[in-house]
Amino acid sequence: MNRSSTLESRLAQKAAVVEQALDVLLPAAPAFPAMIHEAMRYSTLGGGKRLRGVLVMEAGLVCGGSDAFERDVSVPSSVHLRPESLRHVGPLRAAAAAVEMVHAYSLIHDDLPCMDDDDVRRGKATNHRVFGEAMAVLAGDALLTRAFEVLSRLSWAGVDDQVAVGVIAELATAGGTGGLIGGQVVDLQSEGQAGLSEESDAARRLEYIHAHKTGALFRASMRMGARLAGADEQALKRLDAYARHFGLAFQIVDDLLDVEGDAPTLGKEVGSDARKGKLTFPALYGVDTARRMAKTQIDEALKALVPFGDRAGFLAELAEFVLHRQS
Ligand code: GRG
Repeated sequence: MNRSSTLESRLAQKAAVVEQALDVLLPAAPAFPAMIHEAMRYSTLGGGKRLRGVLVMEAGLVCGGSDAFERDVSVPSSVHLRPESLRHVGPLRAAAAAVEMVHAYSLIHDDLPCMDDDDVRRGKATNHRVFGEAMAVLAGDALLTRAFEVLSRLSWAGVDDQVAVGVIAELATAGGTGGLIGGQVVDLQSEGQAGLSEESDAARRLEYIHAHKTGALFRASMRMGARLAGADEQALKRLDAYARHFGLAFQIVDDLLDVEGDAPTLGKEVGSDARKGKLTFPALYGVDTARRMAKTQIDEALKALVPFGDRAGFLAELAEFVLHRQS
């Protein structure tokens, strides 16, 4: 087994733990009104790399957290969260699940006809193609709400209220107009503008879009895990820097995959950025320069990990993985 396949199998194991937590913390599918619960579970379970959830847990581990990656989450899910669900899942896995719920909501809404109008996501039909537009909007809304419901119950998993409020603030900040939504707005406004604006203006916009649309949730993930493990300000700052560079590299590679990737491996269409006239790194700088830029970002991410030594080994490997990922 080569180095990247072992990394991929370890990532898959960690992703499976996040998946189990999601399964417990999402409302049960048959519970009334069933269709919304099915729509929420359809787009959240059974797909995705779970990078954000894994980052929450790894940040917690690096900062001395201890409850990550235990198995045997066997409490049944329910419409209303129960104390035993949070207790069994534990703080890091609950926060990991909450971040993945917000991520899933953003993907469902991003795929809607009024936004990117995509038919395929994670290798299957998009939420609105299966459940209809109204239900897809509601499923996204419900996932966002559930994420904060989970975090508001962190005290059931033994988390101090003040720490829980800090964790909630991280996710709320990343999800708002100073984060995901701000990035999405500027992205939508930039469609069809790739060749029209001044290069310096385009470069500024591109940086803004990706720092907000992609980077904000990666940063929040690391900061939430670190806060739950009681990290000090210096550790928070270093992990934040890792996430910032990791997020930018992730997005540059995402743009490159839309040019050079393989649709079945990616689980979504390719070439859609160019068709929509989107502002992307390869469109602005060319493929070779974009690839070099991604490598520079990963080098910076690795530098931020140096003070953590061997404890950050998995995060370092994950950064390298992002550079070479095919999906
Ligand atoms: C709130 C509607 C709304 C949008 C916010 C985050 C976002 C903006 C839109 C989501 C769509 C998108 C293309 C975001 C850029 C980040 C990105 C490349 C997401 C895909 O992340 P992966 O590859 O997905 O980690 P998986 O499926 O592996 O979880």
